[in-house]
Amino acid sequence: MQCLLGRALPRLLLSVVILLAVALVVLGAKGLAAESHEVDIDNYHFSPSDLTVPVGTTVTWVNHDEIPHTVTAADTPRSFKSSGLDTDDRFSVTFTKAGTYTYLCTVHPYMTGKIVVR
Ligand SMILES: [Cu+2]
Repeated sequence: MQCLLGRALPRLLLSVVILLAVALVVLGAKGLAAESHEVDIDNYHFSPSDLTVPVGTTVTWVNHDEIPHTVTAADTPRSFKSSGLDTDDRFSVTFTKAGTYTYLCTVHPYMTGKIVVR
């Protein structure tokens, strides 16, 4: 009995170690994979206007309107600020700090949106 346990235990421990190593690799790869999201600018609206993302996410705005718009953070100093985006122009921000970022289009200040970074 003692002998049987003595042989089985190292194998069991080895299996547990291998499983833990695999789990770490899988979880680690998932944690490192940065997310990306797109916000469409369409008919004078940001869509989605409210977006919650993990830290490290890159958000790209795409202007689908025939009118120029901007994507400008509402804080001071501005966390981010695009130039005037023409039709099909894109603007990206990578959010490295948690927080709530409200933004607007400076050409049409009633166009507002919010990115919550956790
Ligand atoms: Cu605008």
